[in-house]
Amino acid sequence: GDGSPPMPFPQPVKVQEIRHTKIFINNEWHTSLKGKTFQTFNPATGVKICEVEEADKADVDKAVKAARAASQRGSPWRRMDVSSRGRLLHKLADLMERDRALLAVSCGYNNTGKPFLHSFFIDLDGSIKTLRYYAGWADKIHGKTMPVGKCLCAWNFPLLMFMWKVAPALCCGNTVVIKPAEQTPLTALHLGSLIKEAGFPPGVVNIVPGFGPTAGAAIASHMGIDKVAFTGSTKVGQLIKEAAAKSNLKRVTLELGGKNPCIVFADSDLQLAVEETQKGAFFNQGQCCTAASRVFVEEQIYEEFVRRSVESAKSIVIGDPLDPRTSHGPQIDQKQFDKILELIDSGKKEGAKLECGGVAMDDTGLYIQPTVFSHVKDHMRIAKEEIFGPVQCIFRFKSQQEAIERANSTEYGLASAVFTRNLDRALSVSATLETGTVWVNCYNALHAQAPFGGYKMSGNGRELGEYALAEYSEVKAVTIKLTETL
Ligand code: TXE
Repeated sequence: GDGSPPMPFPQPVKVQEIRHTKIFINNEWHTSLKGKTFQTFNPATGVKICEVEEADKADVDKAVKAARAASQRGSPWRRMDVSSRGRLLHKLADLMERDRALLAVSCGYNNTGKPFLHSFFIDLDGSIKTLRYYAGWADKIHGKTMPVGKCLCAWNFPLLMFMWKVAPALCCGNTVVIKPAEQTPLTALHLGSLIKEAGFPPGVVNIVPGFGPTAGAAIASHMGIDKVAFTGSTKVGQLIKEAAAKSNLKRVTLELGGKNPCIVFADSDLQLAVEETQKGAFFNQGQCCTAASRVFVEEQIYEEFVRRSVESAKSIVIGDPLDPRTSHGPQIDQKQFDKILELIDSGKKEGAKLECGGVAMDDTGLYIQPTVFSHVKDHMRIAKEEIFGPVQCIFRFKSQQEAIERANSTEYGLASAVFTRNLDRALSVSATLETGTVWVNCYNALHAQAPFGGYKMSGNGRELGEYALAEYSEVKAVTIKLTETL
């Protein structure tokens, strides 16, 4: 080296005990009104971590009541001046920085099985940046009124999903009720304790761990909620919109699935394209709505692209998520694990060529080997269905027009990518792709400043950036007739 001491590597901290396992309402911890609890597991070992209080309809009612009261005229939250609101968001970001290693363990290993360093550098960094970004907006929004918001989150990024929804909602002066995914309640509950410590008034943020058909459905059809933000499957997104329509027509934003295409042209930087598309396919064990699940490669470079992708997939280090060398952990739960293996099987049966992986690791934990299929055809199930696992599908194309048409021929429209050294081509192809995000020569480049969301059945509305503010505020036109004109 150059003689300087090595950079200190963040180290996972040992979680002595899980302190926050209850329902968080009015800055206090509550037991479930029905007296029910549910278990939460570590997916890397299958070992039960603890029991969590389970919220149902009555607990949701209680949380909505608290959120409503906290946003009444004259309440501390309503009277708070906007720069103090921004300062509170910064304070919460400071506390997350203080507890960063602990949160990375509780968000990653303990509840999702994601590698510690991924949690530390990606989930925590993204969440803190989102908070600070919206802290900056708090005193720059003028003349709008304040609805009560409600969020339902997925399990693949428990911390990021929480912040993408809560930070803009609070920035606009809303109060919120959050139902984390049933697989990952602990991260949200830990944040509850930080929200209290940061000094948010009681009732501004309320957290109700529980299941979809009970607590989730109670939220979607609640008459006292003005807006729902949801991340999850397209099927449940449809249920939520239906419940919203049948109750109080609450506003709904949806961030749903994807079958995201990458188009790799022969004139691209081949090694860069191999690395980025593979990172896109395998990051977070493939459990990303943005997963690069369809890679279209121009025929001249097809064989070489597949060869290098397989080589790279085989070099991925699989193991204990707490080991800093690990870059690939277990899938979230048995249901997802079984669904992925079933889809891999369908790929083999339908005639795609299995280049590597394709099987589970062993019988402890829910690990699946990074899997690469070549010679994938558009009609196959692995080409059409969201796999949500570490499976890369590589297709061959001849012409630009054909690649664009095939990339767009899906019901989804979340993200896409183009790899080429020709800037003209990059821009014209980007303009024709029917997706809310297009990455050129990169992948998964998400920023708090840039809007994120889907076309078609990938969802409605946008999270992040200035666009998200519109989703959490109401526009009112007040017109004054002046009696004297000069
Ligand atoms: O999702 P669900 P699941 C996709 C991915 C995955 C598949 C199934 O393809 O394999 O969905 O995953 C709540 N009313 N994504 O079963 O069921 C539930 O409690 C209200 C893509 O985990 O959609 C949880 O909080 N809420 C995705 C959330 O919905 C309900 C992330 C997600 O669960 C509900 C996750 C109801 N009736 C899965 N039923 C992405 N876009 O990143 C369930 N929920």
